[in-house]
Amino acid sequence: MIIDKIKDLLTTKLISRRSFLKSSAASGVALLGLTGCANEEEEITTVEVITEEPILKEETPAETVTPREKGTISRQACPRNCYDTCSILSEVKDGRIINISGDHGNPITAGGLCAKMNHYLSWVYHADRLLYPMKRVGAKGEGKFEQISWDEALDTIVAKTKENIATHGSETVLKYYFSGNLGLMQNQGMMHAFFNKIGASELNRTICMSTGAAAIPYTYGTDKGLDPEEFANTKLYVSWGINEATTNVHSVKFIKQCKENGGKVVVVNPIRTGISTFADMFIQIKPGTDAAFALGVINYIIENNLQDQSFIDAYTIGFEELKATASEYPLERVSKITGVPIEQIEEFAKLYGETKPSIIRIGFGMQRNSNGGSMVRAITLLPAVVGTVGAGANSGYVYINGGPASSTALKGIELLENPNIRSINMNEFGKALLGQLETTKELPVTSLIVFNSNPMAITQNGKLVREGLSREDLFTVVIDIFRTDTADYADILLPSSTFFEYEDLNQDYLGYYIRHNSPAIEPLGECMSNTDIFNALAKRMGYTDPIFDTTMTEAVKVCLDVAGVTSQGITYDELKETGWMKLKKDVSFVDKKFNTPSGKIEFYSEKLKEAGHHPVAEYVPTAESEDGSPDLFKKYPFTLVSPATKNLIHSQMYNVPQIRELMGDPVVFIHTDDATERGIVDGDSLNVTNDRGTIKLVAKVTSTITKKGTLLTFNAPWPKFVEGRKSINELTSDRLSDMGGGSTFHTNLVEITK
Ligand SMILES: Nc1nc2c(c(=O)[nH]1)N[C@H]1C(S)=C(S)[C@@H](COP(=O)(O)OP(=O)(O)OC[C@H]3O[C@@H](n4cnc5c(=O)[nH]c(N)nc54)[C@H](O)[C@@H]3O)O[C@H]1N2
Ligand SMILES: Nc1nc2c(c(=O)[nH]1)N[C@H]1C(S)=C(S)[C@@H](COP(=O)(O)OP(=O)(O)OC[C@H]3O[C@@H](n4cnc5c(=O)[nH]c(N)nc54)[C@H](O)[C@@H]3O)O[C@H]1N2
Ligand code: SF4
Ligand SMILES: [Mo]
Repeated sequence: MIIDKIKDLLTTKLISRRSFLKSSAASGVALLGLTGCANEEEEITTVEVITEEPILKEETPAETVTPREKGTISRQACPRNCYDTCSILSEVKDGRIINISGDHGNPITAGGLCAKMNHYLSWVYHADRLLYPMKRVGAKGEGKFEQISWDEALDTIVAKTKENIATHGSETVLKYYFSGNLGLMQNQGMMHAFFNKIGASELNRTICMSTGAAAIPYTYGTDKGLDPEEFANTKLYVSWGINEATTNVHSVKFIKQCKENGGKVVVVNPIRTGISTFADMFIQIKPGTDAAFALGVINYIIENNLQDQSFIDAYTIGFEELKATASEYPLERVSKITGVPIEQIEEFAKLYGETKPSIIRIGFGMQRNSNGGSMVRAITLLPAVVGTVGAGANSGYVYINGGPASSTALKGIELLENPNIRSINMNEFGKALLGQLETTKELPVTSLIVFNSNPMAITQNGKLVREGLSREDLFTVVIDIFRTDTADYADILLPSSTFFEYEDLNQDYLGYYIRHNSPAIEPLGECMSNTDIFNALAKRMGYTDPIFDTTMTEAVKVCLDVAGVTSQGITYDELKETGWMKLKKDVSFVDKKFNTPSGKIEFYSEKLKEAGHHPVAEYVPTAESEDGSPDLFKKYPFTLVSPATKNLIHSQMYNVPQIRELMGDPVVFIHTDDATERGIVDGDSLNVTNDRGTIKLVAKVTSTITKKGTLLTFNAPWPKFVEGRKSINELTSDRLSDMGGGSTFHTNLVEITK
C-alpha cells in the first residue's frame, strides 16, 4: 500500500508541477537567484535548488493536461560515486521507464535528483547503449567492433586468460575497477571471488579519498563522521576543500538551514564554490597551503586563550608540542604562504575559537595533493583544540561515514591461495601496464579486465595509460554501459546493464541510510549485470564453487545479515518495501575513547614521526609549486586544479548530448590579471601544457572564481568528444600523495599559450 501512496503522489505532483518547471534551466533544475552572481560565473557559483517534485520531460501548461494512466512504480538507489546516494522512484509503462524522479520521502533526496541525473532517462535509453558483446576488429583505440555471441565472448576470454595464466602466472591478470557503480553487488560482490579464485593481482584503490583516510587516524585513532542532516543544527559550518553545491547537492539545504537558524558558514577553497555565494566568509586560499593556514589559526587561538583547556587536559596528548609547533606560524608568515589576508585569518580564528557547536567538513578534493595528508592532519587538530569532538551530533568534523552492510562474505577470500598477492596502486596504472613499476618489471600485466571505470578519461598521466592500453601483447576486456575511450582499447567488450535492470543494495558514504534497489525493467538487449557476467565467466573457467551460483537476492540478504544491520531491526523484506531505512548511530566519539596508541587525541603522534612526517603537523609545499619546485615553477607558472563539475559524475554523462550542449567545449577559468598579461580574452582557444602533455581548453576569464596563478578546469570529458582527443588527465601526475598512496590530481603546474 505504500506503493499506492507513492503512485498517487507521483500523479498529482506530475500535474501540479508544470508552471514551476517552466522556470527551470535546460538541465531541469531551478537555479537560485543569488545576488552577486555574475553571468560569466554561473557555471560555478549558481546553487542548485533541487526540484521538490518529480521531473517532467515536456513543459505543457497545466490546464491542457489530462490525467494519464499510472504506470508501475519501483524504487532504486542511485549507485554513482556521490555523497548523496539518492533514492529514486521510477514509473514503468509497457515495459519502458517513462518517468524517473527523486524520492520525496527520503530526507536527503527530498524529491530531486541533480543537474546530471535529471537526464537519467536519456542515459538508460541512449542510442549508443552497448547491447551485445563485441570483439575488436580494428587497431587498439580505433573503435572498430563486431557483434559476437555471449558464448564466443566468454570462450575467448577464458581461453586467453588461461593461456596467460599458464605462460606468465595468475598474478599477471589484473582487475581495474573503481566507482562507475557503487552498488554493493556491482562493485564489491562475487566478482572478487572470481579474481581470488584465479589468484589475480589486487588493485590498491587509492584514487579517491585514501590520503585523508590515512591522515585522520593519527589524530583520532579511527575516522568517525557526522550525520549531514545535523549540518542544519550547528552554529558554524566550515566547508574546507569541498564543493557541496556541485558534489553533494543534497547537503546544501542543510547548510542553508544552518544559516537560517542563525549559524555561520565559512568556505576555505582556492575556487569560489557555489556555497561561497551565501557564506559569511570565503577564504580564497592558495592551493596546497592549508596546513599553514590551520596551524596559523591554532596559533592565534592559543595566543588568545580561546582553546578548550579542560578538554585538552582530559582527552589529548602533546599540547605543549602543538603550542610550540603552531608558534612557528605567526599571522604574517601564514598570510605570505597562503595568500589569505592577515585580518581574514584573525577573523576566522576568532570565529572558530568562539563559536560552538561547529563542524569542519573536510573535502576529498583538497587531499588530492602531494601534501594532502599533511593538510588533513593539520586540519583535524582544530576540533580537538576547541573541544568540539564528541560534544554532540552537530559538532566536530566530518570526512566520510561508513555503513555496516558488508559484502565480505561474498568475496571468496578463502579462495585466494597466495595471501601475499601482488597489489598495484591504481594511480600508477600507466606505469604498471608499461612495466615501469618495481612490481611489474619482472611480472607484466598480461590480462586486464576493466569494469566500473573509464581510465582513459579519469586516470592520471594519460599518455602512459594510452600507451599501456595500446600494448599489442595485452589482452583487455572492458565491461561498460557505453563504448568509452577505454572500451575502444578492448579486445572483448561486454555490455553491462544499468541499475534499473537488476536488484542491488546501496549504502551512503555520507548520510546514514541503507537503500534497496529494485529492478524497474528487464535488461536491454543482451546486457547483463557485472555480477552475472563474472558468475558466467567463473562457470566457463570451470569453477564449481557454490559462491558463483549466488543470486542477487541471496547476495543482498548476505550483506544485510551482519550484526550492525540486524541489531537495528532492519530486515530485507522491510527494506525492499520501503526502499531506504536510516541507521542509528551513536554520537561520534561521545565516549571520548580514541583508538590511538595513547588512547587520547594525539596532537603529538609518534606513529606520524615513524612514518617520516612531522610528529605534530607542518606546512610542506606541494611537489609542484613556487615553494616546492622553483625551477619547474619558472617553466610552468600556473597551478591547474581539475575537480568535479556539476554536469558530470567523473566521465559519466558526457556522452549524453544535452549535457555536452549544456557544457560546451571544456573550459579553463583564468584570472583577469593573468589573462590581461597574456592578451587572453574570453573564448580564446588555449594550449595548456606541461612535461606530461598538452590539451586544448577554452578560456573563461574571471575576477572571482580563481585567484591569480590558479587555473580551474573540470574532470572528466571523454577524449573522443573533445578537440585533440585528450582527457584533462593528460596533464595530471601519477605521483603518490604523502599518506595512503593517494592521488595528486591538483598538484599540477602548467603553462598556457594561445
Ligand atoms: N557532480 C559531481 N559530483 C560528484 C562527483 C563528480 O564527479 N561530479 N564525484 C564524486 C566523488 S567520487 C567524489 S570523491 C566527491 C568529491 O567531492 P569534493 O571533495 O567536493 O571534490 P572536488 O569537487 O573534486 O574538489 C573539492 C574542492 O577541492 C578544492 N581544492 C583543491 N585543492 C585544494 C587545496 O589545496 N585546498 C583547499 N582548501 N581546497 C582545494 C577544489 O577547488 C574543489 O572545489 O564528489 C562526488 N560527487
Ligand atoms: N583530474 C581529475 N581526475 C579525477 C578526479 C578529479 O577530481 N580530477 N577524481 C578522481 C576520483 S575522486 C574518482 S572517484 C575517479 C572516478 O573514476 P571512475 O570510477 O572510473 O569514473 P566514472 O566516470 O564515474 O565511471 C567509469 C565508468 O563506469 C561505467 N559504469 C557505470 N555503471 C556501470 C555498471 O553498472 N557496470 C559497468 N561495468 N560499468 C559501469 C561508466 O559508464 C563509466 O564509463 O576519478 C578520478 N579522476
Ligand atoms: S549523482 Fe548524486 S545527486 Fe545525482 S542522483 Fe545520483 S546520488 Fe543523487
Ligand atoms: Mo572519488
